[in-house]
Amino acid sequence: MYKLVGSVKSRAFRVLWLLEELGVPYEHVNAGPHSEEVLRYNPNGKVPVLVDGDAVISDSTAIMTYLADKHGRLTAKAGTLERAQQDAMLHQILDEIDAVLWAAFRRSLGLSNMKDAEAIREAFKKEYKSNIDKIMMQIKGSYLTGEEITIPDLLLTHCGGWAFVAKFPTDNVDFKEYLKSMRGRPAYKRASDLARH
Ligand SMILES: N[C@@H](CCC(=O)N[C@@H](CS)C(=O)NCC(=O)O)C(=O)O
Repeated sequence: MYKLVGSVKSRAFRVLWLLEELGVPYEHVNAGPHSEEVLRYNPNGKVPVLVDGDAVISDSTAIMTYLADKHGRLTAKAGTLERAQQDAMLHQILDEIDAVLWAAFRRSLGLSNMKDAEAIREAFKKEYKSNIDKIMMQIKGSYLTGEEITIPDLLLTHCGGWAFVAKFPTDNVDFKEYLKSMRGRPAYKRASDLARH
């Protein structure tokens, strides 16, 4: 059985949701970054971590890719053009959304102590907003890559929630509709319920 280590209010939520979509058995350890439990598996203290037998995999995107490939769901097959396009979208979200949120909220960067903190945060917000607009212009159907849900959808939806909580709103109507439909998925709701308890 898989063991997922990482607090639900972290990037571990992406993996939790994917495990629910896949319907495979797993154990979840709701441990925060740098906790004793996390450091046992990941010396740099970051979450999430997936334990599969004797193997430990870190990084939410690496874990999602591994699980989707292994179970042959929520992904195009490796080595196909569809997969290359899916991966391109995955990396675009990492570069243009996840990285912007990461930079805006990374405490160790000390942004809040900077003289121009407010202006810098506004610049990140503007960047986030414009990058969401670009992604929404590329959407190929009900989901990012067409009519089938793939892991970039889980990544983008999780980032959208993170941005909302962090008051990085977007007025993009298509994105709002997209998030509403993604959050309506039974697997998303099950993962959110776990996050609430
Ligand atoms: N790219 C990594 C980033 C992991 C990451 O930074 N996780 C945060 C929690 S969401 C963390 O553990 N932060 C503690 C730290 O940066 O030391 C992933 O997607 O898993």
